[in-house]
Amino acid sequence: MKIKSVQPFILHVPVTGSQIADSTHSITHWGVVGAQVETEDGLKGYGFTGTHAHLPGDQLITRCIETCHAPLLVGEDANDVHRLWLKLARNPALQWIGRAGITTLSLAAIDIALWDLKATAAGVPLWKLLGGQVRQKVRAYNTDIGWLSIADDKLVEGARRAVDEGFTGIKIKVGSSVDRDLRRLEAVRKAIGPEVTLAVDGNGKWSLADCLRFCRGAEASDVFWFEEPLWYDDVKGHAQLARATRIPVALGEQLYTADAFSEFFAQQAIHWVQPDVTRMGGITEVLQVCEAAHAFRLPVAPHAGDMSQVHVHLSYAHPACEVLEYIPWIKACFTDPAEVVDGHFALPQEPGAGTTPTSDAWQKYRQATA
Ligand code: 0YR
Ligand code: MG
Repeated sequence: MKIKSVQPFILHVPVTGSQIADSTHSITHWGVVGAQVETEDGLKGYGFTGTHAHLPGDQLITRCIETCHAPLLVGEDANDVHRLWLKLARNPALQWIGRAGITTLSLAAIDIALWDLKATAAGVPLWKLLGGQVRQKVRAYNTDIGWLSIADDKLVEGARRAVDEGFTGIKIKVGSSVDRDLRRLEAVRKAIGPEVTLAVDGNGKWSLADCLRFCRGAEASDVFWFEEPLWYDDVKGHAQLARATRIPVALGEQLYTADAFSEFFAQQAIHWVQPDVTRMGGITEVLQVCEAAHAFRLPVAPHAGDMSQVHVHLSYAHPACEVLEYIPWIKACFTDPAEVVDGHFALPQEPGAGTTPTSDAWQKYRQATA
């Protein structure tokens, strides 16, 4: 499995309803910024990171893939995923200018492509390669009905619709004003009844004081978790909040390294662990986080299950993973998409990681990489 080439690519895919917003971002497209790794015998693996489709930024990632990572891979044996991960992640030249950020996002794309290649070559879906199926079903929760840009009445309507479609969990965005968000939370809880799990996601916007006020008002609504209440790296703040409220704290989609997670574990600042293979150094590094979380008896809820469908494979294979987010923007772009049936992600059947783009997506959404 000698690597012949590593080619970057960029797709910009529209989000549901042309525009969505959380507390910090308003976007029209999701960026699928990736790498195609091809071996000398013609096998191809695909991996990608996720962005907010800012083309100049995306092109920094493709440039990093092409000019920094790719030359270290050509001629190597694609089977040696862990060794190649170390070669790229601990590359002294690159480490000097970025132990996290664009270098990591680029590494994620390549690592996922290597795992995809390995599973494809073995003729098995990735979950099998990662150790086999440890659970019958992976529960999905729907975030796509809960954006801050959705008006109050439509929010309640969407929440009801998701429950009618079979979802047993939903998540709504918060982080606008505490009073407005509490009103929306109460209205949604009333509409969906007590059985459906209801999480909230602040996307790192609020201060500790805002979070404490919100939590006092929200406890009566039986909140499943409060995600990214505070700024992403604020270990001390999350630890304070975790001690002060009964609502579990969830975070991790913005963390780049296993070391960053370790700090939250050590300080008891996190209850739900949310790594993302497309932001950290790929599957290789997220597996480290899953193992560590498991050792701390903390459940893992990997970030989005279809914007990063590799998480479906991971969740079927790793005992720490419990639930998975559903945001369906890009799933139609892949030959083996993540599908939700009766509120659960279907067990992937095709060999690989489910990351091969369709020719249709290639034609419709492709952008220049330089
Ligand atoms: C939009 N999921 C998230 C989207 C989403 C973000 O900014 O990227 O809301 O990834 O927080 O849990
Ligand atoms: Mg989130």
